[in-house]
Amino acid sequence: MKIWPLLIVVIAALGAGSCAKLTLAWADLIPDGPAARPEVLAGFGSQAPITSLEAWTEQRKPVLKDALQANIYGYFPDSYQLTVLDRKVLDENAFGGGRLEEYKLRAQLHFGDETSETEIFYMDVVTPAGDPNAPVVLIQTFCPRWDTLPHPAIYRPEDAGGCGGGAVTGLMTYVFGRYIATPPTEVILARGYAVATIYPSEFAPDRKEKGLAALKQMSRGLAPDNQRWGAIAAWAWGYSLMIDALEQDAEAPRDYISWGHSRYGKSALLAAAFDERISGVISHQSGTGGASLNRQKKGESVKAIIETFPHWFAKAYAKYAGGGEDMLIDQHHLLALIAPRPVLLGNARRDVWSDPNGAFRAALGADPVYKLYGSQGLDQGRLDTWSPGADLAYWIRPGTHGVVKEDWPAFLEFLDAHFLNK
Ligand code: GTR
Repeated sequence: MKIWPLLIVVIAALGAGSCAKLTLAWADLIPDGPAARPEVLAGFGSQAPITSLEAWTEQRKPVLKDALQANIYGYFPDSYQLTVLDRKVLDENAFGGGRLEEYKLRAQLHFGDETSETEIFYMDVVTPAGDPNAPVVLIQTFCPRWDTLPHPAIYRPEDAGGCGGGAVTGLMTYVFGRYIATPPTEVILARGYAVATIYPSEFAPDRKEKGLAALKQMSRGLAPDNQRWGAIAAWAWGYSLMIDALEQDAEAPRDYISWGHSRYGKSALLAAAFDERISGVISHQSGTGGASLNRQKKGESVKAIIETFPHWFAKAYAKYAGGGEDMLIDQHHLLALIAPRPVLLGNARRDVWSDPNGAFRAALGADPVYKLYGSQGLDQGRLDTWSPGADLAYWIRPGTHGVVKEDWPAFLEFLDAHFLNK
């Protein structure tokens, strides 16, 4: 069962000297470090400084997307097609009044002249009764679909493990919070949002060897190994696949919000940077390779993340392992590519491993691009002055890494401010 190694690592880390120090430390609530506001509109490589919105969208965005793929995440496919193999209603009255549907999916990827395809995977969607065009919160977690949306009719392969049920869930929620495996779907539905979920490991397993093999297979045709994408990018692409499936019979334009915690917080941001159909992001405790700057890194180092999770990133990310102070691309560029769409960066004060201050400084760095679009952008000068209506919203609560009872109310405040009855 996949969750056990994670739990063992975390419990061991809590007891171990250096990590315990990190867990007991507090993130500074004032942006720290000389790179308090990294420059986003300055010259980039041979490119001149950006002085207009047109130059940002036409010239800078493509260069940044390429730099993110080349240096951090690896390359997305050149093109792809998603096929809905089957779709059925599982329950007309699920989760306190929603229609629950299940999609059976497969995607074909094209890299140059080469084609490969994913394993079959599934998506479960619950939509508020009478509102087929409700904004959709797209959720990926490290638990399978049947834990995210616990319902007996959801397809679950024989011998499939999961996070849900019994002692494992008890221990996991004790360590990582009430909503770590299962979001409050009844509440989300009642507030007017649909919830859709895939289990990204169904097509890009979150395991070193198995994951790397699947990613290499899917990246067929690219130069050996040095450009293959990592799992963070493959899972980011998963959000786009979810939209492709949902769009097939959409009656009207809908809002899609990519939601992810931790490793999927990284993917949720990357998905929005590359897919303009995503109207907003809730990225909770995304940390290294997510919202937190690579330069002047606190908490989890690039060296640590690539050693523990070699399948998450492009091989080139190793260039940051020694600090990467001379590298041009950084995570504020990732946030800036999402502008002017609303982003919530969730954090916790004792989750220093995820470097909340580095995420705030990345938001400061991306802010001028929001302003270029005429958006209000970041509306706070320090980490703890929560402003859910801002387009760059930064949330920090007490406590540690996880999805706890205060988090979803904050997420819903942000959603309501930006998407309800728009
Ligand atoms: C940690 C990893 C973090 C974060 C987290 C998670 O072990 O160091 O970057 O992604 O896993 O996804 O829970």
